[in-house]
Amino acid sequence: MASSQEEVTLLGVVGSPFLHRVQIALKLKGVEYKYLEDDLNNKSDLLLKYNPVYKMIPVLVHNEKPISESLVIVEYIDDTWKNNPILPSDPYQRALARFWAKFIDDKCVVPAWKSAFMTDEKEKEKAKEELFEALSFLENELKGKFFGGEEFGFVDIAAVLIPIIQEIAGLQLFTSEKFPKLSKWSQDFHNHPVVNEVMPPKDQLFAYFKARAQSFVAKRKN
Ligand SMILES: N[C@@H](CCC(=O)N[C@@H](CS)C(=O)NCC(=O)O)C(=O)O
Repeated sequence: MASSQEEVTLLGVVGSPFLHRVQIALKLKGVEYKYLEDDLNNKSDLLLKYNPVYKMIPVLVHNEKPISESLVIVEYIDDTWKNNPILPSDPYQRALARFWAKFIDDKCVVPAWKSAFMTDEKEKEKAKEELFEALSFLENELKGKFFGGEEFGFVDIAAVLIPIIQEIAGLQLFTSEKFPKLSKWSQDFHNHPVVNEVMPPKDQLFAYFKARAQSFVAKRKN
């Protein structure tokens, strides 16, 4: 738990999978924090001050020290609060967990986003193919209930985006024929008590993605 001398503030926008990664990690650790909702169409001075490089949420501010990039933040949380470890202790397993989390960011995020929101059918199909290829690798990686085995951990947290996109865009990514293990994982993920508590209701997720998609389309037109 965060001691009374610790000040933890989180800047985010509800519905962002990157924010929810951090919220899941904080909840797993039982860290109390102050949440500040930002507005991506009119970013707060605080966000611009604390993340001048990317100007993106989420940002965690711990005792006035800002940290950005969701996976970096999750690692920081794991290093700072030692209870309920998120990364494995074995160096090789830690490296693998980082590898797959990075793979999700590098190979799944953009194709998932495009599969869900591209209006051009050709581009959409291409993105879906890329996403399916990436998901096949993840399907092979699932050896137990969660990515790290029986314990919920770093790669599960990184992968939060996948069930969200499936749900919001109705992509039917995880038909049990195509990806039986990911399909089961997706259910176990949603049923995890911490995930269940942290994730916003579907209509809020939907509103967030709709707004992001509109702003994405508007930017493309400019
Ligand atoms: N790689 C970043 C991605 C974060 C990200 O994409 N944040 C979006 C919201 S979901 C954002 O703040 N976008 C601001 C903008 O596009 O101007 C992370 O993992 O934290």
